[in-house]
Amino acid sequence: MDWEEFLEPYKLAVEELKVKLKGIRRQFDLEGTHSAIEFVTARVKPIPSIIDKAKLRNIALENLETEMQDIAGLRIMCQFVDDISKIVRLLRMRNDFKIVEEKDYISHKKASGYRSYHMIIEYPVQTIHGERKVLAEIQIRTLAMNFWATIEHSLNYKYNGVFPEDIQFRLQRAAEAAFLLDEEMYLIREEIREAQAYFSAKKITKDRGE
Ligand code: 0O2
Ligand code: 0O2
Repeated sequence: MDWEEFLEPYKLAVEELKVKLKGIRRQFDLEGTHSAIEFVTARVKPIPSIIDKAKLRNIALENLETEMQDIAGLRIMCQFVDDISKIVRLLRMRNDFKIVEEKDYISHKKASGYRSYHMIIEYPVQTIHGERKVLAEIQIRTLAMNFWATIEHSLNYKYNGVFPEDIQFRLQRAAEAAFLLDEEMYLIREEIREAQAYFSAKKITKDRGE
């Protein structure tokens, strides 16, 4: 299998989508309204991870294109839980890709404690051989959800997915703590947004030398 050639459309998709999602953030900034996006990260799944996941899920390499949905992956981090639904609505309105599936792991958390909103999209890229549609996964989560998922992901590597009981217990508790943190921050979101708007307006005035 020629991985370079296979992954090229995914690289294009990730680069283009990252620019587009960062554009959303910039537009919020320009309007001076609270940005529903804190930051965006993106990656093409590394080849060893693709091979491992294909083995685990019994996906034949020739079916990767249709059966592995997250070779192209984008992640949108938000400050508050209600920013997530705002972003979901914005993404549903777009006409540069087709949403093929939505997975709400926020209302229905995973057994691990994982919370996030996933959107699987079909994104058209223009190649020298014509248009190619690739699947991409957009994960939308709060900073607290991201903190938990990042830590859990590294522990997963360490323990190869099988956690000792005490670690499993701590992770479940940490997931609940992250959930509570999101709830508390949500309750004082207007206060926080006001303070942030005040400081960003002050910064703009200072930058202009006024
Ligand atoms: P800005 O203006 O700080 O948002 P590239 O390496 O060229 O593919 P990039 O975007 O530099 O692209 O790398 P990556 O790793 O995809 O992007 C991560 C972006 O998210 C970077 O911002 C990081 O500073 C930002 N980031 C990562 N972790 C955090 C975090 O915990 N909090 C916050 N607020 N930001 C984070 P940019 O794009 O360099 O520019
Ligand atoms: P990576 O790049 O290492 O993050 P399914 O067949 O639907 O059960 P599938 O197709 O893998 O499973 O999709 P799912 O579970 O909706 O989303 C997969 C991605 O979501 C994972 O990618 C993770 O990024 C994230 N994710 C899902 N569950 C968890 C979890 O319990 N903990 C953490 N930290 N992340 C999770 P990969 O494949 O792990 O790749």
